Amino acid sequence: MSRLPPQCCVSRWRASAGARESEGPCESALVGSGPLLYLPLMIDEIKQAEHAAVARLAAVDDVDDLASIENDLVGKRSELGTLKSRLGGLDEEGRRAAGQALNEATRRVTAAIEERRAEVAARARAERIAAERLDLTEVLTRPQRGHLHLVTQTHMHLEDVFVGLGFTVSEGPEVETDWNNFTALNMPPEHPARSMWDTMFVDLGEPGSTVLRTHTSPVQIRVMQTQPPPIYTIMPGRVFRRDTADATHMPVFHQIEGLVIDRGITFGDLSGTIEEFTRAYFGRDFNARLRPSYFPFTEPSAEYDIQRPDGSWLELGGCGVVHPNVLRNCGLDPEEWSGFAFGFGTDRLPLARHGIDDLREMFTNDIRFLEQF
Ligand code: FA5
Repeated sequence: MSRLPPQCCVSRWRASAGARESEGPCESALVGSGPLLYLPLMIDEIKQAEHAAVARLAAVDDVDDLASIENDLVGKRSELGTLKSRLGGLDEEGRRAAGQALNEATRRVTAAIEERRAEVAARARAERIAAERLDLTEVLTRPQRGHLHLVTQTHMHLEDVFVGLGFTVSEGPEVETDWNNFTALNMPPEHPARSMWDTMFVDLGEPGSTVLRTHTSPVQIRVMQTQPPPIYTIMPGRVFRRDTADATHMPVFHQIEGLVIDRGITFGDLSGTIEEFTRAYFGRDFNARLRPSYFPFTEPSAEYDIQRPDGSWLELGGCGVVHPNVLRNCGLDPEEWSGFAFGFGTDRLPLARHGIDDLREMFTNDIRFLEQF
């Protein structure tokens, strides 16, 4: 290996690379012949470039940023790239050594780039997954089960009360014959009392022969025609009238009818039954009254009122002793049988019991209202 004066090498190095100061050449490190670079400085420079590249990588934590600096780290114009272009300044052996060092440094930086890319991508993915996380094990509150409507609850409550008093429960159709709804109840055609009910007629059969029942009283007729006395029954159901909705009226509403047919039944039995019912349904703190009234199918007749917390009276239903004509219309002998009947509005009953101001609240289906009961 030929030897060059140390100053020669160092000064060339400084001149060509503008590199940092060296502590003077070491003779054994001098390579090549002619105006050559100083290999150890070159190797040092490669290491520095590699460290700088790796340090820069460590500061990157975004895949896009990484892509944009990749060229700066290993591209042609990177520090390592520039060093490569200066390999020609070394002799052959030095070129091989430095070239190898440069390749290894470039390979390590490239590997570090890939590693960093994987890390950054994994972190970004983990962050995205965390942000989009859907916890399938999360315990959701179960949808609340609904419950029976207040009117249905009222019917069930009343059925309990009356079954407890020895009554059975009967039902009839909502579409009725004129005969059951009116005539058999002592209201022949043209009877003025028919106008007490704003009737909806159904376009079926003879004109005016079929109605949406205006009350549950026609079920009395059906029961008396099919069951021999004694009869103790209640008949809950839906009824229809051409009434305009207001705080105490609906065009579709509910009633519960009661019928007792036996021997020797008097108004006293009716009054006692109603008193018993009032106590069972409303409790002892409610005042009820029977007020004289008129119904074509009972004689005498009365209205049943309940006193509301504000002191006002609310009419809940009609009642009375079954009219002999009604018994006759059903094939029963009024000399042998007598009875009483009542018909309560079962939408108004809970109105009074729970202090509800407006009947319409029960049918607008606002869940916040309904779920209170
Ligand atoms: C009748 O319907 C008779 N059938 C009751 C009866 C039965 C009397 C047996 C004698 C013997 P009235 O039309 O008054 O009666 O209605 C009875 C009750 O139904 C009323 O007191 C009231 O509580 C309720 N009611 C009447 N109309 C409406 C309406 N539009 N909306 C809500 N409730 C009503």
